[in-house]
Amino acid sequence: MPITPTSKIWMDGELVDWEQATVHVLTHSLHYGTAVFEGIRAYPTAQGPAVFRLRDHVGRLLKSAHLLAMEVPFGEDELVEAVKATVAASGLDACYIRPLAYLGYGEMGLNPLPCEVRVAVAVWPWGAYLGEEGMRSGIRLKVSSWARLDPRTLPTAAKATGMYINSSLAKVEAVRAGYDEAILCTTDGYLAEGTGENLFVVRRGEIVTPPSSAVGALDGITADTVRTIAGDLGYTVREELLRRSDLYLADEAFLTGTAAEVVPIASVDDRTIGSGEPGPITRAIQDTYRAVVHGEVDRYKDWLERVG
Ligand code: PPE
Repeated sequence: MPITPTSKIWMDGELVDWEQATVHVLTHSLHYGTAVFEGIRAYPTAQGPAVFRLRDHVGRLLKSAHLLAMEVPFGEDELVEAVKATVAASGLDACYIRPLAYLGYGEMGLNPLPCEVRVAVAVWPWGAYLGEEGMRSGIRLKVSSWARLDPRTLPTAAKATGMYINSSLAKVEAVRAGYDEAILCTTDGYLAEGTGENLFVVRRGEIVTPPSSAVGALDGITADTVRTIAGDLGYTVREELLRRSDLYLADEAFLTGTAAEVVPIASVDDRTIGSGEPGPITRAIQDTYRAVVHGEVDRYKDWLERVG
């Protein structure tokens, strides 16, 4: 789906016109994948548009930069304001927000340290990432032949652009084979995560998710939200290493991510999960998540940062 332009993009401290938000072709990060980014969503609430867990996302952006030895020339508060200003300028009440910190034009070569760090924030409307039908009925997953990045090869806790080659390869393989999404395993064969989502399985009424640092998965903010919501709904959530058969044999399974939100898994490698219909625990979490991000649940209102 092509990006729908909005009016302004925040670049290095100012809002510039969408068409003017360009970089030189010799921009360092374009050559070596040395950029870090975030994916955030704003939702309409009764009090107007609000950004979900904005400070947590900005905090993770700065942590990702730290892992790559990048010094971002803006602090957390400035970046929070930058996001709010960009969302406000768009006039949208629901949008996806993409902050990006990258190494600019001026230096080349593998030593990134002399490079200038630049920051941009763009927003655009982005509907159901894995499709409306996937949200309703569940998606078809394929276990990828590509292993998830090994935490000894790259700092997998960083949300860094270059690392997404791994996700893209898995996505291409899955889509070409007729599936909606891929799930990647570690080089030791433990389930890690989707190409842009964390994984949860439900077994005998318990919710289980792989420990992100052990399997090289991103420490998802949506996953954290889901763990909190699930606990408050009275479910037990455990972290445990899982094998492929644990997924095939799950009663329910779902993916979580900012872009994807909470998405039921209907089948994996053509094996139906549970009844094939989204299960009751998945539905309860999906429905609660939707209510929470729209500011409809009082106890989680602090997660929403109003714009303007
Ligand atoms: N794992 C990966 C690899 C990942 O990229 C994401 C987010 C997650 C897990 C879930 O993290 P969180 O959003 O904090 O719950 N993926 C982002 C990028 C998607 C894209 O296509 O680009 C996102 O959801 O915004």
